[in-house]
Amino acid sequence: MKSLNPLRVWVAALAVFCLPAIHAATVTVDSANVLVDTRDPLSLTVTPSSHGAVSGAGLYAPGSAVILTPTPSAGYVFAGWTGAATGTQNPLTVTLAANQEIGATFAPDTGDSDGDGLTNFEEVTIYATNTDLADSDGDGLADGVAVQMGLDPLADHAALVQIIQDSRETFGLYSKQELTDLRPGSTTVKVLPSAGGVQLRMKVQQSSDLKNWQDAGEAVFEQAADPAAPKRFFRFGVK
Ligand SMILES: [Ca+2]
Ligand SMILES: [Ca+2]
Repeated sequence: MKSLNPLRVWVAALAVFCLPAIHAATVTVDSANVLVDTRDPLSLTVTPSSHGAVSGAGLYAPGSAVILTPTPSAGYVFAGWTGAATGTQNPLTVTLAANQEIGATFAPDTGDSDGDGLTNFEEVTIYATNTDLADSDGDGLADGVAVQMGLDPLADHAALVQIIQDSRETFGLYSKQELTDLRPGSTTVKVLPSAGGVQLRMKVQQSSDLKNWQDAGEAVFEQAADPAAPKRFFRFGVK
């Protein structure tokens, strides 16, 4: 008969003493002096769910702390726990006192990571475009704009974009900067929220050769506008 190692028996006895009474009778020392937990394992079952998966299911010793981690499919986000768990904690730590069955739900990702006007869900499940690139195919037309125009966002519309850019007057297309910036590197028109109007600041320069310019003063023009008007356009001329 194999002799017991006194030190290991002492450690085993101490461990048994420290465990709750309900567990004490189920922890034994085997013939190799190894501490053995003879309690029946508990099952943590994860209910199959669509649009995602959850890791952590399996058999565990009673009292185990198990970490469940949900992983949504592309275009979806984790929405919450079901079954024996509630809430949206992620990851979720479950301490097993009995068999448990937990499920997870996943919902369409309504975020717009690249700001192109299409949700991540739409990009992945409908248009197959890049959720992190506003212009997935690099043709100059953002995915969301292409969809708004009834076009395939992955078809090459570079020629169409070029025609529009070359004919901006025809389409009335000017950038905000072009409308407010009348000289390189500075904004000359600004909105006056308190006055409900706009301020036009003009810096006058003079030259004798069209190459070298000197400051010739500054003129400021302020015009009140109807605060209730959603839009207000101004233009000025030189007499
Ligand atoms: Ca997007
Ligand atoms: Ca594009």
